[in-house]
Amino acid sequence: MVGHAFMGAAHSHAWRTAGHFFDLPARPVLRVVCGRDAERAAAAADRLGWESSATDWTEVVRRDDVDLVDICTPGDTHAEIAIAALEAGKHVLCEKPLANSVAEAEAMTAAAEAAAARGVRAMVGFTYRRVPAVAYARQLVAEGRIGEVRHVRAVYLQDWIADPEAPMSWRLEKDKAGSGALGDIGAHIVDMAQFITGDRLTSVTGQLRTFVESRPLAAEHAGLAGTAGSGRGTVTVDDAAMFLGHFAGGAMAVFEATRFATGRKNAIRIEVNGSLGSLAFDFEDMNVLQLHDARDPAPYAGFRRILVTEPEHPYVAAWWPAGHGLGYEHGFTHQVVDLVTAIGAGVDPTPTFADGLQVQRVLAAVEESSTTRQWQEIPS
Ligand code: SOE
Repeated sequence: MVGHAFMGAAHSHAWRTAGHFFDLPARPVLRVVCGRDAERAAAAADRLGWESSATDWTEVVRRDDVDLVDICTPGDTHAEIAIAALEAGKHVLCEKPLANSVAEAEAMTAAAEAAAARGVRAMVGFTYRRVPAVAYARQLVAEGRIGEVRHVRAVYLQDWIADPEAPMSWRLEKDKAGSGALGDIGAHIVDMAQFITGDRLTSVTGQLRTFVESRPLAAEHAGLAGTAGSGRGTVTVDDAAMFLGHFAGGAMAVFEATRFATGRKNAIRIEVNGSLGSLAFDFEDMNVLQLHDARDPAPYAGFRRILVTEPEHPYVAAWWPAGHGLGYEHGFTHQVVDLVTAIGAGVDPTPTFADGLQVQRVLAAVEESSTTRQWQEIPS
């Protein structure tokens, strides 16, 4: 694994846990974690359960005792590491968004497709697909439960930099992160909307806004929080993004991604309205999926609150008795399960790098439209 901050911790937990609850075709061994600073990487290895640590990822991705490389670094390094690892014959799991630009995502997709011909697999980490209620929503749409999809309404709301004195972090620098709320959390709702509907966005128009352009430099970081040090830095990404979209199948979509929704910590809300009913999901109540069946007689029609904690629901049977519920970390564990299962079966895991590239094109089109104020087509 390259990188060992917030995402590195979530991925490590998943690698440690997956084989204890699911039957996997291979047993993950946490061989080596890589970071720029030797002391911090060693401490991370110890804390997160890795056998060893290293500082040079170019050596790590070529090691004979490494079969898979998990990339948990900021976006500016994804392309370089993923392409080197794939060329060295290692399977790759890469955090979202796939890259910082469409050009990088295209190069990564080309490398993944060449590697797939040699039996080497690549997957991008859109982990919220693996929340049981989200996977179940997709299943219900695919079964035709809500009929023809007409509306998708998706928001991702956080507030961790709403305080103008919250310090800088790599997520606020375009060179490192590619974009702000748009790529960091907007990418998730684009993927979720396309995953749940089984459809593809074909055009978008949107706007981006940066509310706070100068912030204290950080002395230290822990997760998303940081303590302010001396000096100030410039925010070079968007704080918030809003956009409209059209789906190939005819549905209309509205998206909002912001880090300024005071009081909202990690609220991901998606509602899908179809000709026969609607589905609604809210990550703040992540074990629940709301389903409305438009065929129910009016006097008792309404949204029914389905607890997605039954053994019949996606992923749930491997965990606790019915009703006991799952959390944020389980999506990452399911991601490892799906990846290792696909590798064992000799098939491409999803979302593929090509799926990640398509999301990247949506992000680029939103960014472009915020300047041109025009609708932008998304090439397929
Ligand atoms: C920060 O906004 C962040 O950590 C994202 O980068 C993750 O993808 C999301 O799961 C939680 O929030």
